[in-house]
Amino acid sequence: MHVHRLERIWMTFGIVALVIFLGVLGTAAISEGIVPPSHIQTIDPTKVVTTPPFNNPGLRKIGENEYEAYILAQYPAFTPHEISIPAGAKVTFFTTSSDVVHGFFITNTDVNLMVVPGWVSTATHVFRSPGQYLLLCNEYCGREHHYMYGTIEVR
Ligand SMILES: [Cu+2]
Repeated sequence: MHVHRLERIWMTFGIVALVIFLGVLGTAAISEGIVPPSHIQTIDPTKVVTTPPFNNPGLRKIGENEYEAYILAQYPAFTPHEISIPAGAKVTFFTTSSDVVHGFFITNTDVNLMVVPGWVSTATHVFRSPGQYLLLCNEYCGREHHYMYGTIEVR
């Protein structure tokens, strides 16, 4: 197969540029110690189901209309699947995965986390308006990814 000389030069330039960009990205990620956003702690992903507080996931009331929600992302479901809170509640979500990377997105809020095994991701949101909020996994995690959702009932 004949490849024109100019085309060969451009292909070589493209491949070299790609290798340089990936090299810079990889070096920066390793040297800067880049970690998932919003993490506050690490956890052994092989022992998540026996490590407190994820051995007993759920909602905890910590103050006047203030809650902490420990939610385990485990293919293909969130545990607990449903939480119910009063309107105006301030909820801090703590989530981690025991298997693969998941997403943690609550519709109509600014809560959008990447759930990476080995890390606990957190976000806080005040649910001012009553209604049903959908919790979705927005990182493709496997064949049954589309079943991975939960609901947050604000009454
Ligand atoms: Cu998923």
